[in-house]
Amino acid sequence: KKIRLIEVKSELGAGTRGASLGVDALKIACLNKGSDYFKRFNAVEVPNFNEVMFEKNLFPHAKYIDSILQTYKRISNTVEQTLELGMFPLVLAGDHSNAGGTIAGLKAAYPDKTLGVIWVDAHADIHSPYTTPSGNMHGMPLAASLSEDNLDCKVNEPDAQTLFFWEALKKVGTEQPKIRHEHIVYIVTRSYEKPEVYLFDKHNIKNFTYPEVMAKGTEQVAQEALRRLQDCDMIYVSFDVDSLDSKFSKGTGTPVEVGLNVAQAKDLCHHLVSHPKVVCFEMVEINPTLDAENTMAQNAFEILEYTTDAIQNRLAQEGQTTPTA
Ligand code: DIR
Ligand code: MN
Ligand code: MN
Ligand code: MN
Repeated sequence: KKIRLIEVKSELGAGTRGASLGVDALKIACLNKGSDYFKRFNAVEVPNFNEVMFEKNLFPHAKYIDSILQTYKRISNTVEQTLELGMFPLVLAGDHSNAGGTIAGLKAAYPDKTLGVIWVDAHADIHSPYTTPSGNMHGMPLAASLSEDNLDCKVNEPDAQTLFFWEALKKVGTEQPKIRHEHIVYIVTRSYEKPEVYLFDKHNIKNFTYPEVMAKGTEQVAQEALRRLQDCDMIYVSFDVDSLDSKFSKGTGTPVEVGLNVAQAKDLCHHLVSHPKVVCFEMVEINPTLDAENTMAQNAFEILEYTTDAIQNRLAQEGQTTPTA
């Protein structure tokens, strides 16, 4: 079983322009490090709709949602096909909005399997158009996957067009909600708004805080996060680089203090993806236009290369013990 890199130069879901350049920044970091990483994989690129960033946004509570819906569909199809080919999808994306498309693809391939999500991110990304403070769709992928409007915390009045696209977004891949609240585990989430906290409390959603990571260590946190998802048939790990402390994530749209260092991120991801139920890993939100010190992509590439090795080792071992399809 092999890894397939899926590149998504997405841009439209973030509030700051430039995340679509993140995938190329990883490639430059790879080259500068003298690594053959990008030579080892046949990457596929999902076409993007970034030209519309020059157009006026028509949806204040879900910016560019019409184009993001198209991106969701394309990612979902690519992830689904990748799994059907018997490969492991490793997604390198720009902004985090389209992680909902990745989740849709996992469920499109395996509609009857229960999906758990480990969200390593400074942010909770569980807003809907009714609750978003910014209208930025990178704050909404989990709500789209849950089919969660969170009307109890409504602060916006999205118009009918926005809601038409929002409903369509929820139905990419499978008509039904793709995940359940109790099957989300957050790691080092530390920047969220009231409507998001409401959902944490209502559904008892676990967040392993940074102090908890410091107290327990990254390996134990990884094991506990995985154990919480033991009822799930498959697990998706989504890594937003702003999970790193802002010292180590200068080139990202919304850096936040008190987060992971690079060694912690590597060890955490390594232990997560070594679990046999992990079927997909995604890395997002590298924005080299903000990276004055040119360290973001280097740090991210270090984490990516290390995590990919862990996935490959696992797949190689599984190949020895179980017959390949
Ligand atoms: C904030 C920031 N919760 C929002 N979100 C994200 O605008 O929805 N920043 N995801 O990266
Ligand atoms: Mn995010
Ligand atoms: Mn984030
Ligand atoms: Mn370790």
